[in-house]
Amino acid sequence: MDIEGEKSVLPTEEVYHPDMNLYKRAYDDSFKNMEAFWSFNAEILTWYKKWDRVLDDTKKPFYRWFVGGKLNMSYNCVDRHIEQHRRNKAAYIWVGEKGDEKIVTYDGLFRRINNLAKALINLGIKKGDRIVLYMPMIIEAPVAMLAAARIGAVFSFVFAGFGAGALAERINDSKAVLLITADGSFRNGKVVELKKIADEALEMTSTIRNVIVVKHAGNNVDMNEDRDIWYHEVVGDSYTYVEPVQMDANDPLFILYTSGTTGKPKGAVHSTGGYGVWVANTLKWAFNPDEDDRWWCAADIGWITGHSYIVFAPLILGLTSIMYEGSITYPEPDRVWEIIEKYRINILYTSPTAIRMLMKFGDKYPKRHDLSTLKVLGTVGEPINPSAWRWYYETIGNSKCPIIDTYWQTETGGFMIAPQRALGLPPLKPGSATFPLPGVDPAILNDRGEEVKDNEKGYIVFRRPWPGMLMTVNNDDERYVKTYFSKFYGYYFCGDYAIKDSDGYYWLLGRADEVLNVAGHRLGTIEVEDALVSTGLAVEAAAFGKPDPIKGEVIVAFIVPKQIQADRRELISEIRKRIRSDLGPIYVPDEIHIVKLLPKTRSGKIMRRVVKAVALDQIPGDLTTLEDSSSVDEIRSAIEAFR
Ligand code: 6R9
Repeated sequence: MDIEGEKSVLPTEEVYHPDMNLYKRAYDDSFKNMEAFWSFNAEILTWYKKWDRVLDDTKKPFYRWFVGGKLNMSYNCVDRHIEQHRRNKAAYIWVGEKGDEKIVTYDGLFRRINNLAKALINLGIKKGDRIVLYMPMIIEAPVAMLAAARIGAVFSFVFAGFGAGALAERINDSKAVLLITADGSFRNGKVVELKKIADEALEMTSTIRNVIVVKHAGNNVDMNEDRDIWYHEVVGDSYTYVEPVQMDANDPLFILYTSGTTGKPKGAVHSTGGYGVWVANTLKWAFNPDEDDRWWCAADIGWITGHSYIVFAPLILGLTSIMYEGSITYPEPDRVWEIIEKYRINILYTSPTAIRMLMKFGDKYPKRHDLSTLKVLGTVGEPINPSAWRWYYETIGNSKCPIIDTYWQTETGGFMIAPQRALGLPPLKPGSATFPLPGVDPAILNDRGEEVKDNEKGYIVFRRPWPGMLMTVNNDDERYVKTYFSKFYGYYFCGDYAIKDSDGYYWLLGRADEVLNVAGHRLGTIEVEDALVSTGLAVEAAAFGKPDPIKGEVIVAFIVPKQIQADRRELISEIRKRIRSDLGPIYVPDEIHIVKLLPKTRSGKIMRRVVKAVALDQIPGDLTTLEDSSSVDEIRSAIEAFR
């Protein structure tokens, strides 16, 4: 199969291992000798006590991996490296937006984690307590994640681009007792005042006892004497050792909220053992990094990509990671290339949106820099269009670096479908994530749950459990079962469309539900609509994703205003402002249109499908259930006025 008429890229010998026997053997083994396969691969971690059973599937779909095993993730990420030969190795090369840098060795990370762990204990944090991290891309972020893991507290990271409403919702759902944040972060040369946003959020919550604040951007903050403490004061600079708590393999490590098809984000709960085994092995299989490689996962630490592939997997493997705070186009569009040259990066892992954005600035920016240290390139977050793939491959990778297109989700913990460099790379086809990882059993189904033929589009599901899968939805087992295992009974439903071609390659084709993918960020349509209505300025709203050449999708919204107002522009800008502060800038619609009414069914449901089709000049399909057909004309004239 080829999309956009692209031919598959035929591999050159030194990069590819056309012999896929290793992959085929590992893949078959992962099912035929499941117990032995995972027992062997779980040794990637150091365990206090080995598991009694690899998989307990007696309470499907609540699968439990490595049952009876005991381990600590902070020990696995740091202690064991300093006990061996990596004590003085850089764990992180941190680069700030202004170009300032900080190198933190494994030993330095170890000390920081221990000191914070001690401070957490002093604040009364115990095993099982929940703590929320609302932090920028600073070293204290992985330190906080691992300090929590060290004492058995469950952290929930909230991306620092979220607004106060989104933060409050996550604090409330997780019932967190402690918040760690920073005064501010740098973005495009400006300071984002995180502590101020956190203060606003805390007015909508009641569970937080203390707030630890990292002094980073130096902006002024209000410190509430009874509640807020400076990070540097609470941590001090003397060194203390904190014994890692022996956690059960199925004790939760973290909760990460993600958008679904309903209004409320779901808290995906990840395990300690299964998740750890999964992220470390998947990074090894897909990218096969060498001990001395410099790995740059250019995601934000607040998303799953950052959790799994900036923090846990690279640290478990003892790699050196680059961590960059700031915009990839600031101060100049060659920022990424400059960093690659300066730090001699070997592997870059980023999103198609970032690639398209950088491609738009032209070849002159990458051409200014020596990118010859690169040997592998990766992408994640959305389908990559073949033209962006080609540019990445040819211009950035100089036609010698394989593109590792990794398909996965917050809920899957780590990669599910991706070329696997360690097991023998297949010839790559631009736009295809190629083949499933060991232990991943995909199928493509039609609406009736039957497998479709090769080259036919359907819903992608996973028929068997894998170690990195979420354990449940926080506080909502029922929602876990309903969201993931009910559409096709017993199978994990991803929510994406896909095709398998006649060579067995998988092509991921985007969401099959009302989840938006804006610049690789996963957002719920209903979250956007709820936010529009809760501004108090709209009585009803319909939102959808419109295809965009750079961001993949942008948000378009239609609203019915509360009051007919003379100045529409003013109304729209006020709505934008309120959404920015409630949910965060990524939720602000690109277009907001005002209409008198929205297309609805007779039972009063907004027909989003119709809004979208009409607005995009497509055929709206079946309109028999439409209550008032003038609503369609409303959409059409709003769009015409906009053009
Ligand atoms: C890791 C991450 C998950 C959704 C997923 C799909 C899309 C991710 C992709 C991809 C095509 C890829 N997605 N990687 N689509 N090719 N390589 O992004 O997690 O934020 O939970 O988003 O992203 O639609 O369902 P998350």
